[in-house]
Amino acid sequence: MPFSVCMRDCYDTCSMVSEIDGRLRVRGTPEHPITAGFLCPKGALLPKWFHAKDRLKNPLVRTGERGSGEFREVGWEEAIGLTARKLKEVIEDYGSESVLVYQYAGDRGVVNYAFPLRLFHYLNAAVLDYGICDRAGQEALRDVYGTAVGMDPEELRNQRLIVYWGINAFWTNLHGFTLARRHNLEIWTVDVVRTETARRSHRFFRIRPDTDVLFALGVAKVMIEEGLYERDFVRENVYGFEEFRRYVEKLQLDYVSRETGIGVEEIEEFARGFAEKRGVIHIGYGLQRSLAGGEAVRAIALLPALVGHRFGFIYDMKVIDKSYAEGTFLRTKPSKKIPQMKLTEYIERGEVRFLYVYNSNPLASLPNQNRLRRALREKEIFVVTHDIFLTDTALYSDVVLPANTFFERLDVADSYYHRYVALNEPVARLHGKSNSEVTRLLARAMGIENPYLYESDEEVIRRVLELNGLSWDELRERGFVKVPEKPRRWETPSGKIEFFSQRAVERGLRPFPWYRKVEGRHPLRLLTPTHRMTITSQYHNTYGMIDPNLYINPVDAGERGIEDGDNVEVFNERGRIRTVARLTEDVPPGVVLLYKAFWVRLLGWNANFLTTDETVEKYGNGSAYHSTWVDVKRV
Ligand SMILES: Nc1nc2c(c(=O)[nH]1)N[C@H]1C(S)=C(S)[C@@H](COP(=O)(O)OP(=O)(O)OC[C@H]3O[C@@H](n4cnc5c(=O)[nH]c(N)nc54)[C@H](O)[C@@H]3O)O[C@H]1N2
Ligand SMILES: Nc1nc2c(c(=O)[nH]1)N[C@H]1C(S)=C(S)[C@@H](COP(=O)(O)OP(=O)(O)OC[C@H]3O[C@@H](n4cnc5c(=O)[nH]c(N)nc54)[C@H](O)[C@@H]3O)O[C@H]1N2
Ligand SMILES: [Mo]
Repeated sequence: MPFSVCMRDCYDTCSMVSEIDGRLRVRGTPEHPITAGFLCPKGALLPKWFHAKDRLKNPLVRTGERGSGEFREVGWEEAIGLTARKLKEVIEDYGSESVLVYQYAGDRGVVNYAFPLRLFHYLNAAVLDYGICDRAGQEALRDVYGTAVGMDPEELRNQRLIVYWGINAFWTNLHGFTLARRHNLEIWTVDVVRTETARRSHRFFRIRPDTDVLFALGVAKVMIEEGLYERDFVRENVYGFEEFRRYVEKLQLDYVSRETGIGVEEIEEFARGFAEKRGVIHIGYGLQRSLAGGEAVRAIALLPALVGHRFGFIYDMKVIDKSYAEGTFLRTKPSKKIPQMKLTEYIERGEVRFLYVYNSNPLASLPNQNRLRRALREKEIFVVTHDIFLTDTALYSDVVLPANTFFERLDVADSYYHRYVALNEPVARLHGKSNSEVTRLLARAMGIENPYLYESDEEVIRRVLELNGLSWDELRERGFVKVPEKPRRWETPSGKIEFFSQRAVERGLRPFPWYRKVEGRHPLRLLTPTHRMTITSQYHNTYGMIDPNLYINPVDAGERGIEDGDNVEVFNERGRIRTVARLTEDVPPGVVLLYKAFWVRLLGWNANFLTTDETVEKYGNGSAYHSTWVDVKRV
């Protein structure tokens, strides 16, 4: 039976065994140590996604107004021919850098993620400087450790305590959460919201948004003042510890408590328990998607080092080098990189005239949708989208190309959580073409002869494995291989764990993590975290199990005369949406919650009509979705 990999943008990257007998069947590979023979509720429904009736079957060319949904079905030759012609035209008229390829992790296969980039590198087109997801935290961890690659989660078997800090692991990293339980770890959660993860934890520390930096510094202060840290380890391996000690000495725990909403006693208990059990921290992506996110991660990252861990955090694994598949070597000019979160701005300025989108649905997932949609309607720009479905982005495109799914082709994938690379074999073919097939067709239609654009999927995979010292034969036999961890040191300027971060100082930041109170223009903070049954915008159309309600604390609801089940309008300077209010103490006063990025086509709106397109500037222009303020009224 063929091996598959769930290629979703998700920590777990599950290995599956698939079979088709009229209908597709999938199950988690039992031998895979992370997948451990079970799938999450989304993964279990993959056959529904694969067989979905609304999968795109034929290419489309726009006939009506952009966004109107008026298209005509055309053959592949016409669609590819038109795309190739337009590409050439735009390059001639405006230069190659006015072409932008916009892609993300809709499919995480090495080939189907990276291969299309070869064409755009060959053309010297503009590419993205990624910032939508976990960038601020990456920069912060680089400041402290020189890398965002933390510990192998299988090492949890030797640990006693894991803190889920700003991550709803029970929904977003179910196999990780299960692993922690299997190894009997004590589980703590630090979150603004009482999430499903918080409910299943031994301890829940409820924190006010944006104040994590203070909480972490407060914990560090207690650990240092009570002598609860690993002196020898710190003396040998930490840069700037004495200055840091003097820095946190001045911090008042009363003040930390007032700002964070966490009692002084709880801060002390955290410090003592964390030190005693030598805790490790899974630092969440959700935590860092705010203007305070970079500083928060920088502060949190210090705690595992205080108890003597070399890399005692989990954040972003990177086990193989995929640059061969991407083919940056095909460029003859350095790349123009467009900050992902500033796409709208670049379109407004006329710097993007041709947009090629694959593996992503920016018209659902990017913030400040009204502004993005306006720019697309008003500016001269040609948009091509390659997707499995007629997404919101496809709807706004000039040409739509049907994609197939990972069940229909060969690929391999690594994970951003664990250290396994897994094999994905084709099971059946239904509709559409893969990302690499389309790339080859486009290259041919443009008359390009470079052989790298015509390498087969298998050739690319074999070469990538070889370059990474991995065995194709072993992969084919077992379906997955583990990439062993090599001994490593910290890649910081001092070669140590930098409590005093020289890299941060170079970017104009303070040497130690800094707390700044952020004031919003509206009374309520809008959080838009992940939903259980979707992956960002995916599965809304196929599983249908979304929750569009606004969650609000009874205190805030009471002040506004809102009762459970009332229709409400949520609004700010960027937009307004209508939905139903649900009263709950799971969100604290001052905070409201909508789940992130559903299909606008199906719902009529999504949370991103309200979210801010500001970025965490000094941390790589990471996204700041959670730094959104709104008000709510009954309608
Ligand atoms: N089911 C499901 N799984 C997914 C996804 C999905 O959409 N659905 N998306 C995938 C993707 S793309 C990603 S990036 C990951 C994201 O995985 P997570 O990081 O788990 O995702 P979020 O739900 O965005 O954020 C986690 C938590 O951060 C909290 N938070 C927000 N602001 C703060 C703060 O200031 N302090 C603290 N301490 N907490 C805060 C939120 O309340 C939320 O509970 O999940 C992946 N897996
Ligand atoms: N409000 C709010 N918005 C958010 C977030 C938030 O926390 N709050 N989180 C942000 C985060 S963390 C992320 S990572 C982004 C993700 O945002 P996006 O990158 O837009 O991710 P998805 O919604 O998963 O869309 C992926 C698309 O790829 C398509 N696809 C899947 N497989 C293939 C394939 O093989 N080939 C092709 N061509 N297409 C394929 C899917 O059908 C889908 O339309 O969203 C961000 N948006
Ligand atoms: Mo993400």
